[in-house]
Amino acid sequence: PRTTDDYDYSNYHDIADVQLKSEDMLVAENPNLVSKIVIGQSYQGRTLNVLKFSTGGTNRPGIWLDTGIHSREWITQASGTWFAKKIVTDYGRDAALTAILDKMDIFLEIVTNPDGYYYTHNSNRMWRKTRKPNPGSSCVGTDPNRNWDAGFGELGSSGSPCSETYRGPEAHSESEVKSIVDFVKSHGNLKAFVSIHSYSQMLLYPYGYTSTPCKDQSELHDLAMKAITDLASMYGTSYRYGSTINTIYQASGTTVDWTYNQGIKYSYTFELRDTGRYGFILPANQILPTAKETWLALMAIMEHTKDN
Ligand code: ING
Ligand code: ZN
Repeated sequence: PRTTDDYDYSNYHDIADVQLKSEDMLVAENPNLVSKIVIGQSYQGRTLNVLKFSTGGTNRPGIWLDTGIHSREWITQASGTWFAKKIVTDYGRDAALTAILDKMDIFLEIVTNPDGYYYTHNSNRMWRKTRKPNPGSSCVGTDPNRNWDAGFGELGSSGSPCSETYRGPEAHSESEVKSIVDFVKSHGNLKAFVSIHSYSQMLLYPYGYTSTPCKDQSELHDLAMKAITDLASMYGTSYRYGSTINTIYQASGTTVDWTYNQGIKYSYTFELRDTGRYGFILPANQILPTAKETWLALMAIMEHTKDN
């Protein structure tokens, strides 16, 4: 493609396409709305790119979205690519999105685990973790959704480097995680943090490491219901929602438990389509429907964040 209008949003793409042909072209086409921030480098030296959508101001309240922290969850990077185009298309045309961007900035990291993403395209389609070797083990990688400093090392993660939920040698040991930690702290004004996974069709809020309800549980629960109701209004896709520990399973060291404990109230994890028929290998003809329905849920969360 020569412009982002020509990009094929209905198929899966490798990291070069996502970073060079969708992200960089979107920035070049929309210099007054989109910029690219490099927040760090992956273990193998790939850049960790974040798209910033901003209409001005100084350190406005921010909304963070990430996709692909687990590399095999391809529907998430594909949806993230579509979200980026949707934002530039709707700004100035859709009243709700325009109101959000007139008050807040949106940050979007599409390829959050680039080494893993490369590996899923070139070696093992089912790779989930990072690609940093583990000293003393032949098994590679850490689960970047068990590596955060929130209940780190408790029940709901593994200490074995060969496990798919290996937590790593210490909290924030993975540069892909630490780069986000540093960004969140230095920004200091994020109000919503949405980390997007697949599959299971769920919308989850803290906590995963403890069954103690978080202090905003009732507000987060009501907003989740609104978000999944809006999502279902498009194609009837049904989602479950609730705290991570009560809805999916106990999980420690997860992204949104850490962001919530940092004071980012609207911290959510999505598990996109499907419920297991295709699992991580979701057919490409479901990319656009998944992205479009998910966008309605994201808009519900972003609008509520703006108004609260
Ligand atoms: N599932 C998530 C996982 O990391 C999850 C489930 C989400 C756990 C949020 C904790 C918090 O195990 C997938 N598919 O990655
Ligand atoms: Zn995941």
